[in-house]
Amino acid sequence: MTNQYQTAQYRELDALHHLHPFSHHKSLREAGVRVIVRGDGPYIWDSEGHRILDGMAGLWTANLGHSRRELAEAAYQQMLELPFYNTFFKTTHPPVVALARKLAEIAPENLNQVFFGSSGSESNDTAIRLIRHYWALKGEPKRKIIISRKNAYHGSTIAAASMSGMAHMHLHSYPVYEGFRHIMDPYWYGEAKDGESPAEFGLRAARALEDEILAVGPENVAAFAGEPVEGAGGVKIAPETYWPEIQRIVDKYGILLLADEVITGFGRLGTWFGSQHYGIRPNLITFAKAVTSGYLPLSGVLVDDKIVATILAHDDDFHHGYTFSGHPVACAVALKNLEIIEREKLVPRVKEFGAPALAKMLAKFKDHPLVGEVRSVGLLGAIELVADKRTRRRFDNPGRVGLICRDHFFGEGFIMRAVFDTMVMSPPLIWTETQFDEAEAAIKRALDLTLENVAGELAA
Ligand code: PXG
Repeated sequence: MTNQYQTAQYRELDALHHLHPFSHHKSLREAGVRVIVRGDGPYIWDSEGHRILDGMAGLWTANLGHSRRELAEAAYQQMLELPFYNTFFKTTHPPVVALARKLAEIAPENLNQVFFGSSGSESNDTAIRLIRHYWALKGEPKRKIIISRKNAYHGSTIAAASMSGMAHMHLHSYPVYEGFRHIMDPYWYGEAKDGESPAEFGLRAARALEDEILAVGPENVAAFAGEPVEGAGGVKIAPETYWPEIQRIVDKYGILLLADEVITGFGRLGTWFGSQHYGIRPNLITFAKAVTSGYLPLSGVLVDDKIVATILAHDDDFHHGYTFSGHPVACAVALKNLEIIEREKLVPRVKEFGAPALAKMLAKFKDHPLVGEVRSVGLLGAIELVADKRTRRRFDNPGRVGLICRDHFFGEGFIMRAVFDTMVMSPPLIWTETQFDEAEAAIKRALDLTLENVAGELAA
């Protein structure tokens, strides 16, 4: 590939004109950005020619890996046929119909209708509005409160950020929207009491939902929202007891369950949706990212038949929609993406090969002096770095050691993301033994180099 500019020029122009998402802009400009110019399968390349193994699938997204020709061709053909038309005024088009049908086929059986958007944040905004609209139509307009969890990430629009449980985001958009409450997240390693087993802790964390429902009054609660596995919050995997108890509580109080599957959708846990892995019955599933493997932006909400029936039973509009709801090219790419995932049997492959391979690889690091816990489910994994393995004491200034480690990963030609001092990964579904071996070697070297940097801070 020929570059119009050299790396240094890209960096300079980027610093002059480009405001990056979720960044410390001052230090970003001082350090300079990495310029990524190409991707192929499990690898990406930077402008200086380094090949990098992409342990994050872009950003929890490129489930098929990079630069699949068939996806590009699907986009090209659709652009020639019908590049854009809206779905607002009594119109539809073939790709959106076919995709909605396909999604209904792979989703849990009560979810048969889809409302489309372009980002996960948008889909969560849509879900929030649908949930409140539903209860208003049912004659229970007081049911407005949506309970979610601390450290949840549901997006960056103000509504999705309000539903998210990230305190630093709430500070930026203060005051955040009313009507959201946040309970503890099911993070056994960080939150369990001395001697509390994962099973006991899972029940306690789930019962925080019942406590909150009772505290705010069950008649005011509309829904519970959660990611089947908390992703950006640090790949926090709930103990086995958690989701069944959440489902029991949701059923007991008759509130809606929103599963945010923006990360867990489309095979990541070895099922089409994470809800199917955990055996929960959501009334709404929000999805984005891997529905197209990230080749084009597309998102949506899968909606329970009972919600749709309520909407249909009333003489009322749902005043909501996006120009790009059901964009034809994005839908055509999504259809092709799902077709390839199915053809290559990648969803069962995660269960049979990817998940055990990841768990086995991570387990090799659990005795490393820096590592407090390794955990994984499906193709989501985490390595938690601590200053004291025995007491689980964290390093001072959370995030500092995570960044040191992330830089060493980069140096080793491997990408993992740092969530404070937890290193997380979400590889594409296509990894073979070769990529797991490469990742293992890179992690080993990067952890050892990080250890050299922080050895003086470790507990004796
Ligand atoms: N829900 C979940 C569970 C997500 O992970 C969103 C909603 C919002 O999606 P959009 O498409 O609006 O970004 C996400 C997005 C990170 C990181 O640093 C994670 C996300 C986005 C950006 C960065 O891990 N997840």
